[in-house]
Amino acid sequence: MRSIAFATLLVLSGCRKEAPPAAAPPPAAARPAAAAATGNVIALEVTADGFVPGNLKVKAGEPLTLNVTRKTDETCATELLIDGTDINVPLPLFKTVTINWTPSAPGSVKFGCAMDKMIGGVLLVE
Ligand SMILES: [Cu+2]
Repeated sequence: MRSIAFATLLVLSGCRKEAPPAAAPPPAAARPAAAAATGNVIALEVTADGFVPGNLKVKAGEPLTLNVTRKTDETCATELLIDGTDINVPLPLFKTVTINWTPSAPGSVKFGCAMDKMIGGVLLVE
């Protein structure tokens, strides 16, 4: 478990433009699971911690609107992709971008940066 966490840290470091300082907060994957954001309209920020919030609870068959604002130039998360879709939207710095998507079936759908969503989160479709 410890070695897995360490490997994850190394991989996430590779996703950054600069190595994080020793005192950097843990990567998103190592943080305790925060309460998932819920709703049809969800505001998402891209910060040094990644996509915040990282867990989004949405409903299958209901149109979802993500309002995404990138607030850091520190990571490679300069676009947002959603697994299993054509969605690949550039995220200009400090501009809110609206992404519309209707999940069709329940399940977990990863979203995140173009580097295989290494920085990203999960859409929990119910
Ligand atoms: Cu990346």
